[in-house]
Amino acid sequence: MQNRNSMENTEMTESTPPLVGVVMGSKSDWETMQQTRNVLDQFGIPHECKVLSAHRTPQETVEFTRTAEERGMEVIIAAAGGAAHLAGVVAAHTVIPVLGVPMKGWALDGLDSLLSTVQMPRGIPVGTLSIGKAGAVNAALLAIAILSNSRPELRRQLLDFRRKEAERILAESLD
Ligand code: RP5
Repeated sequence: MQNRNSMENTEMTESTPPLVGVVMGSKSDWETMQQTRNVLDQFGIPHECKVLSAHRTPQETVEFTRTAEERGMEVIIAAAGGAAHLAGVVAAHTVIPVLGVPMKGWALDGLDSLLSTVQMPRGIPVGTLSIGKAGAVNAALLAIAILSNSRPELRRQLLDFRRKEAERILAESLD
């Protein structure tokens, strides 16, 4: 699952390799993680989405992560549910920022995923977002904020997004 084409941003051309890698432990996570893809698309960020499991495809997960930086990725978003160790394993094999999205559901309705993702011992950080779809959206927005540190046009897009969100809230009527 790749998107390298929906780019409005002149700083990123069609030949740009994926800047953001989005991995998830199972295809069952995709319904949630489409929210991440949608936001990245909205901002024209080249990205690559892939199912990779820390326990079912450990070698491939390490291979993907070890080569991410040389393939141009600047942020990896990792989503998993249950004993959600994917983001931690990915973070162990790269120094580029890793954002974890805990999936909702399973035995503890996402609390298991949240704690598994967020409670990294010191030294190997995973920036953990909220459970489920809100976390999936925010992971994309945080990745965009990281990328926008060195991309003024993207920063402008992000500020524009925030301004529109504010306008939408201020236009709400309770009648
Ligand atoms: C995790 O186990 C996945 O991230 C998924 O959230 C969960 C269940 O996976 P499936 O049994 O639906 O494949 O590894």
